[in-house]
Amino acid sequence: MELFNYFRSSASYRVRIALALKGLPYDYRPVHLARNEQMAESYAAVSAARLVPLLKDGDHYVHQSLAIIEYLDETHPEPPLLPADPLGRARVRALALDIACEIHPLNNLRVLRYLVHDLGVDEENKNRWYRHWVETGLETVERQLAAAPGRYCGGDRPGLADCVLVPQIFNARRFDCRLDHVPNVMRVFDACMALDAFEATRPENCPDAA
Ligand SMILES: N[C@@H](CCC(=O)N[C@@H](CS)C(=O)NCC(=O)O)C(=O)O
Repeated sequence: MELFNYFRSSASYRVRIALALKGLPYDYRPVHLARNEQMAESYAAVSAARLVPLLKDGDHYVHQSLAIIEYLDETHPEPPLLPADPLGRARVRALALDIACEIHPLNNLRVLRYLVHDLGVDEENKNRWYRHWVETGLETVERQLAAAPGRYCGGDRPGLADCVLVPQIFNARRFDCRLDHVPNVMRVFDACMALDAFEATRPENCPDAA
C-alpha cells in the first residue's frame, strides 16, 4: 500500500495511526501542502478531492480518512478498530465524526486561506476562529467521554475515535487552544500517546517533517 500524506495533516495522521495499530507496512508518499503540491496535475489525476490522505491499495485509490480507516478495518480485521456491538460502533463513529465533521473542516488549510486571502480576516481573528471551533467542539467530545469513562474512546482498546482525537489535540496545541476544560479528552490523549502506534507516527517523526 502507499499513503499520500503530509506530516502536519491531522487527517493523514489518523490513517498513519490506524496502519500502525494494525502493523501494516506502506510506502510513505509526501504531498507538501504548504507548497500546494495537492493541486499539482499529477496528484489531481488520482485524487478527486485534492486533499490528503489518499491510500493506494494495488490499483485502487481511497480518500477520506474515515473511509480509509474503515476500509483497512474490513480488509485487515485484526486488531479491530470498532467495537463488536452495533451501539458501541455507533458511539465510536459519533465521537470520530464529532471531530472529523464538526471541528476539522472549519479549520482546514483551504478554509483558513479563504478567511485571510478572500475575506480579509487578519491573523489574530483567524486564530480566534480556529481556537473557537476547537475549544467548543472538544466540549462535545468531553461530555461523552465523561459519561462513559474508559481508557480509550471506545473502552479498553484503541480504535477509530482515538485515531481522530489524538491528531486534533496536536492541532489544538499548535494553535494554543485551551485544553484545561476537557480533562477526559486529555486523559484519553495521554493513554494513546503511551502507545507506540501513536508516538511513532506523530508529525515530527514523519520522513517529510525536516
Ligand atoms: N475529510 C477529509 C479531510 C481531508 C483534509 O482536509 N485534508 C487536509 C489536510 S488535514 C488537506 O489536504 N488540506 C489541503 C488544503 O486545504 O488545500 C478526510 O478526513 O480525509
